Amino acid sequence: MLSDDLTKKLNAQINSESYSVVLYLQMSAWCSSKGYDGCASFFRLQANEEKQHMEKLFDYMLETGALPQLGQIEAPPTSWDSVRDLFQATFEHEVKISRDISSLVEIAIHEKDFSTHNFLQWYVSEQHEEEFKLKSILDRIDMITAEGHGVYTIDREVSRLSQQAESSVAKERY
Ligand code: OFO
Repeated sequence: MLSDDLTKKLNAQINSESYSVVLYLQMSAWCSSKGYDGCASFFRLQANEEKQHMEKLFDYMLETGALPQLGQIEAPPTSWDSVRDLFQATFEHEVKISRDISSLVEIAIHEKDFSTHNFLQWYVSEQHEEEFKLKSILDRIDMITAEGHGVYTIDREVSRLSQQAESSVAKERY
């Protein structure tokens, strides 16, 4: 059974994951409006993944007998100065989510709630992968722009990474 504190914090995490869904969908829309189709697919896929993160928490709470409570979600920004700026904002958002997950883990340890601690390990690995993926994209953007190839090459590169991610998600499903 979840403590009141963990119930409150897991609910807050459900809301953070829901915010990630709308943030990434909005980012996808911005990319589409600029004609950056590869980046648009990347963010659409990210939004779908975030929905799964949200549902995983939702289901876990139900399994423990707690009531998931869906709160109000803040509206995300609607435009960014550049593709680099967009990915920097994404990276920073994921770093914040990693910190949130770490503080949930800390509470679970403090309360000796080993079931929740075990459940949260999936998010710990996921956040590690997210940060690594976004840092690699930022590094590639910096490399490409430094060499003057521009945003078209960035878009192609992100599209390729997005397709790789999609096929590994599909493999996990089957
Ligand atoms: Fe990408 O954040 Fe969910 O967990």
